Amino acid sequence: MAVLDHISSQEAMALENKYGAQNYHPLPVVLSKGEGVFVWDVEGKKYYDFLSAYSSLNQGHCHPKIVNAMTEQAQRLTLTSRAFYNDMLGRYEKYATEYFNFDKMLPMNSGAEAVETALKLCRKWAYEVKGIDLNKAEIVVCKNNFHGRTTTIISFSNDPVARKNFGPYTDGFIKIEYDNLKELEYVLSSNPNVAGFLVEPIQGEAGVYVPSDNYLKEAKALCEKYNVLFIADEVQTGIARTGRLLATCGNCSCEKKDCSGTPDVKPDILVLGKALSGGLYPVSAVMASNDIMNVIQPGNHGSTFGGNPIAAAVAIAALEVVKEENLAENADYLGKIFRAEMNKYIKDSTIVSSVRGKGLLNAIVINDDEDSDTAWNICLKLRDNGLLAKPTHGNIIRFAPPLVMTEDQLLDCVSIITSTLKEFEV
Ligand code: IF1
Repeated sequence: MAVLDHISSQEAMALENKYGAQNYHPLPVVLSKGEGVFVWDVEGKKYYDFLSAYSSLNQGHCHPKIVNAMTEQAQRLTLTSRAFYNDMLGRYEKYATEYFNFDKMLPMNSGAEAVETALKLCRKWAYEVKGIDLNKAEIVVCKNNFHGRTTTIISFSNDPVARKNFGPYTDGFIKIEYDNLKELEYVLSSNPNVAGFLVEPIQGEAGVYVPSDNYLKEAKALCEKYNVLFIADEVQTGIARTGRLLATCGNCSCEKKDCSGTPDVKPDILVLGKALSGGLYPVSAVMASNDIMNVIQPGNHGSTFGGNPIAAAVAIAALEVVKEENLAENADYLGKIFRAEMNKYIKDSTIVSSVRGKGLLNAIVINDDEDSDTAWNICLKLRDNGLLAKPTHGNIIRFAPPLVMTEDQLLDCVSIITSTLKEFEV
């Protein structure tokens, strides 16, 4: 069968079901084309993409500038490994570190690999700089976190579906409640072996849980007080998604065109992925200051594909698009409209109990049990009505469209969402 032979939705789903590991439960829709905020299924039906591959497509599907960077680079040089230098990586490292205001970066591919990199970096720093006794370092994480799928990362997850029967688990993690500064201070003050605090600025998988206004800033201050590295996992919240270039960037948002200035919460270690490539290619990175990054020496860490020339070319273009098209400002502006419109609807709704989020990372909570299938059924109806979204944790629907959306398109989406919800009101 030639790759481009026409295939029906039914045929495509049957192939995945028969030949693919069943590690996902996708919404039944088979996509074959994307452009900007839209995707099309194999039968030609058009949809608004309201998931953006979990916030990877902030720049929109198949952004021409990024596609161009990728195809040009693909015809010149694709992969060298890090056994040799290449003429793209250094340029990318300079561009990205200046963009986010860090001394150095370490390039990887997936988000989980970048989180692993941050954990290794933090532990090595703990032994070589902080002076913690060998193999005693602990990293504090939050309950209901999502940081990826590796054996170490799932070791500190509390989601039974993600972790059950994958043991033995990796030691060295302490779990505390999210958005709880008292518990953080208690653990930092009582345990001298704590090396780092790993946190999502907004908990995505937990259901788009936005912490209190001062949480990140005060958590960072506590980390400074106890000489503990503040590690921000911005894989999902980064790259303009929450209305700022980074969710940990407190003051650099919307009045200023260029929001890469000094953030009011600057992580010691920043973890990026997903939209770092605009959704074209797996590109992730860890950023830190020289004192931290310099603990990593030749042979300590790496990846065959990490920092490859295509990734470098794609990421530079993807980051340029974020600035050129003012995506942070647009996400901030449209997010406020989205939540205001949803709140108007919720006032008289029995089916939706709340909307929450920041920028264009939002969720609505469906007024039903976590194990009900109402949110799933709403997503099926949304699909029929031309908009794709996915439930998380049963009764929560995440809404994360590409950030290249216009106000008219957003209002059109609001009307699709509210008219669909109306079909479920009792
Ligand atoms: C899956 C969720 C989103 C992430 C944060 C690291 C990673 C992720 C904050 C790892 C990945 C994903 C992966 C995808 C589902 C998804 C997800 F629903 F599970 F929570 F986005 F909301 N840190 N998030 O959100 O990055 O290795 O995947 O590149 O099914 O695993 P990755």
